Amino acid sequence: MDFTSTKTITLTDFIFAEQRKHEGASGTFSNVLLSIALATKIVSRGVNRAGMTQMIGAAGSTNVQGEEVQKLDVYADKVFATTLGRSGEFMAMVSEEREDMFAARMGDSSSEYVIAFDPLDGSSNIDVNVSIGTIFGVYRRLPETEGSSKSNLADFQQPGTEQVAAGYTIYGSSTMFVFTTGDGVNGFTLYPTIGEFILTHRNMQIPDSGSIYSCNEAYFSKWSKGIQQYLKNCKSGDLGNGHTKVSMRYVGSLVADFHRTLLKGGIFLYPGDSKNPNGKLRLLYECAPLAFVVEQAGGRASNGSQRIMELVPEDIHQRTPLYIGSKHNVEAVEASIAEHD
Ligand code: AHM
Ligand code: MG
Repeated sequence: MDFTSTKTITLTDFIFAEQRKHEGASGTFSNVLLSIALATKIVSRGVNRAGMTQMIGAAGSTNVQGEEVQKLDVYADKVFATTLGRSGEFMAMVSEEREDMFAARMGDSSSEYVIAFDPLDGSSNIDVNVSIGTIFGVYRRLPETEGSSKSNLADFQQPGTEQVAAGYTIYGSSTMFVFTTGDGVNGFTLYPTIGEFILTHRNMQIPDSGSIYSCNEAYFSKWSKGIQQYLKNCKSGDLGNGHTKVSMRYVGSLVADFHRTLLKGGIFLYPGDSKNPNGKLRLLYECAPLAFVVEQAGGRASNGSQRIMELVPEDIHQRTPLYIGSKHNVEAVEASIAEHD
């Protein structure tokens, strides 16, 4: 990377250039994005050093979902809560790691935003050196709660369409921060030597169709006829989009599977089954943010019959089935569900 080139755009350059496009912008929204980027840089540092700092392994407790909490989960949650709290831009936060919504330390009645995040997704992959990620979605507080000095659950009970920013960071072979504010999707790669994210993936677009499907096929027998039939079609070379060469890829880290799907096209599926009709993934801080990103990149995200972006969370930890990726692939699985289920 040529840091002396006038063409090099840092995340900070990018955010302030966007701010200048909005006359009278106060800078609070820029601060929202910069504080998320800072938190994610700190987590990236922690992830990269985990093997050397005894941060690998279980923390010895379970979270609200009953899943074993890893030491890095606890660290990432703390980094996000304190870093975003210090920014003063958030009234309240929701984290996968905490049962209840919590007030941001420095949030006051003038804080305009709330944020939901999964500080470290895919934690079962930490110990085996496989990519993990962070996911976040930002909402503006509702007009009726703005000005109140109390956090309000209603601020989180908005459909994904109301997100003002959403994205993820992938801690992979490099660390990438990918986000949207409703005006396309841009990806930034972390250059650790200067501690900055640099714009490397401008205006990301997902192919309209792709040849890769991604799911945990060990659950095949538990899935509905519609899903089973769709997967049989995939294996026989028919993903509903004219592709003949079909591949299956599954990392088991949503961010990594999603990132590949965004870049190469295809579909990621996490269906419900008879025991868990809503699947595993959480609407507010996993599915809705990625749905915003994929739609902004020209793709589609569905629960099988409805747009993920239109679902309203009743509960902050609510789960939903997820079919996300290239438009034609997601339409094909929706058609199979409509026909067989
Ligand atoms: P987590 O939030 O506890 O890390 O769980 C979410 C992860 C996702 O990253 C991934 O897509 C999914 O769980 C994998 O689940 P499974 O092991 O059932 O395939
Ligand atoms: Mg998660």
